[in-house]
Amino acid sequence: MLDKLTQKFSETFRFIAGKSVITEKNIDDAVEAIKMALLEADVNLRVVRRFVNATIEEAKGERVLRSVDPGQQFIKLVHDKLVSLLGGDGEGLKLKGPDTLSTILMLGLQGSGKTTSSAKLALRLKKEGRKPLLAACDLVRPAAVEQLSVLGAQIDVPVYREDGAKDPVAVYKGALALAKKNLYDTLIIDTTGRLQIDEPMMEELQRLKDAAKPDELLLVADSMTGQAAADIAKTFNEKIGLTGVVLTKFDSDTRGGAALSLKTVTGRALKFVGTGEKPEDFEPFHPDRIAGRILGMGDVVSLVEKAQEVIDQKEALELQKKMEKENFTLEDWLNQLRSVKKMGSLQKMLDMIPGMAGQISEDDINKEDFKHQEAILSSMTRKERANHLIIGPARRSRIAKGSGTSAAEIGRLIKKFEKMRTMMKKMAKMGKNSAGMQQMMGQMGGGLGF
Ligand SMILES: Nc1nc2c(ncn2[C@@H]2O[C@H](COP(=O)(O)OP(=O)(O)OP(=O)(O)O)[C@@H](O)[C@H]2O)c(=O)[nH]1
Ligand SMILES: [Mg+2]
Repeated sequence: MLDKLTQKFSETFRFIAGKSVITEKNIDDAVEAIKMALLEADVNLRVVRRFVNATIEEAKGERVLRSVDPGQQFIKLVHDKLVSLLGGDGEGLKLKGPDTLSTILMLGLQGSGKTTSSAKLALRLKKEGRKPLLAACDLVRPAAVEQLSVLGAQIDVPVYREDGAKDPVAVYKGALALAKKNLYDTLIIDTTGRLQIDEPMMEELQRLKDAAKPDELLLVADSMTGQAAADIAKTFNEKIGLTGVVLTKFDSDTRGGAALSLKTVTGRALKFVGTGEKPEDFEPFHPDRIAGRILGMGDVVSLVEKAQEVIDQKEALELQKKMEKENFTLEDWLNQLRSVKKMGSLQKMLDMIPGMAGQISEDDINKEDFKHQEAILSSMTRKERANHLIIGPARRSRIAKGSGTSAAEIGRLIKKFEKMRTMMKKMAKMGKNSAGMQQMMGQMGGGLGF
C-alpha cells in the first residue's frame, strides 16, 4: 500500500533526520523531493502546491530551524500536514440510534466496488451490534442482484430483492417496508454503476435519494484510478451531494494519489478503505495511521514521537533564565539527565552545539558516570534536590546507601554541581544571542558537566 510514496519519503527523511543543523536550502531540497514524490503518486496538482507552500512556510519559521532537533521537527511538521491533508481527525458514519432506521446509499462508477463494499459495510455494522438489511437496487447489470445475494449469504445478512423489478425506487420501498416490519436498523442500498457519469445515472440516483433521504451517501471509488477518483467524487458531490467516500482496492494502490487528493478536492471525508476482496477487508480510514504508513512507519514515526517528547522552546528558555540566576537545581539536573537519555544519541546532541561539533565525541563521556549521577540524584529527596545546601553528613550517608555509592562521592557530585552552575551562568550569558546555544544549554548542559 502506497509503497512508492513511502519509499520516497523515507529517503528524504533519512537524509534530513541525520542532520544536526539544517539550512533553508536543506528545507527547499527536502520539500522539492516531497513535491516530486507527491506528483509521481498522482496527487492533484493544486493539492500538492497547497501542501508544499504551507510546509515550506512553516518549516522556515523559528519552530523548526531554530529548534534543538530541526530534522525531527521538520519530519513532525510534514507528518502533521499530511494528517490534515488526509482529513485530520477522521470521520465515521453518522447514523441514527438503533431505534430508528438509518439508510446508507452506495453510489459510484461501474466496477468501483459498490456491491462488495455494501456487503463489507453490512458485516462491519453487524459486528458493531446493528441489524443491517441489504437492498439490491442495481437492476441494470445482469447478475448484480445475484452477486449481492451470494455476498449476503456469506456474511449472514439478509438481502431484499425483487426479481423482475424495473424501478429501483420501487425496490427500495419494498426493502423499507421489510426493514420496518422486521425491525432492521440499517438499510444499505446497492445501486447501478455506469462506465461514466451520465444523465440517466444521475437521475436514477437523485430519485433514490429523494425517496430514501439517506443518512449517508457514500461514493465508492477505485483508489487505483489515482486523482481521477477524487475528480469523480467531486462531480458526484456537486450533482447529488455526498456525506463521505469509500476508497476500494487500497491494497493494490501503490501510489496514494486518490487518498491524498480527496479531502482537498471534494471537501468530503474518506470514511472507509477496502483492503482486499474478502468481506472482512474493510477498515475505517484513520488519517494519522495512514500518514504514519506513508512516512515509513517504524523509524520515522518513532522519530516523530521523540520530537514530541523533547523539551519545548519555552521550557528551554526557562532553564536558561534559571541558569543565568544560578537557580539551576539538582532537580533540573536530574531532569536533564533523563531527557538526554530519552533523546537517545548523545553524539547527535553534541554535534548540535555551535562550535562544539566534532570537538567532543560520545566516547569522551563516561556513560558509567552518567548512570552513577542519575542513581545518586534519584536517591535524594525532592527537597534535597531543590536545595543542595541542606545536604549535610547524615543526608549524604543516607543518599550513598540508597544509590550504592559512598558519602565521599556524594560530596564530589555536589562540588561538581556547584562548579557547573557557575560555568553555566557564564555560558548562558555568553550564548544569549545564539539560539542554538541557548537550547543546548537547556537540553543537556547539566548532564555533561561542563
Ligand atoms: N483487491 C480488492 N478488490 C476489490 C476491493 N473492492 C472490490 N474489489 C473487487 O472489484 C471488483 C468489482 O467489485 P464490485 O463490488 O462488483 O463493484 P461494483 O461497483 O458493484 O461494480 P458494478 O456493479 O458492475 O458497477 C470485484 O472483483 C471485487 O472483488 C478491494 O478493496 N480490494
Ligand atoms: Mg455492483
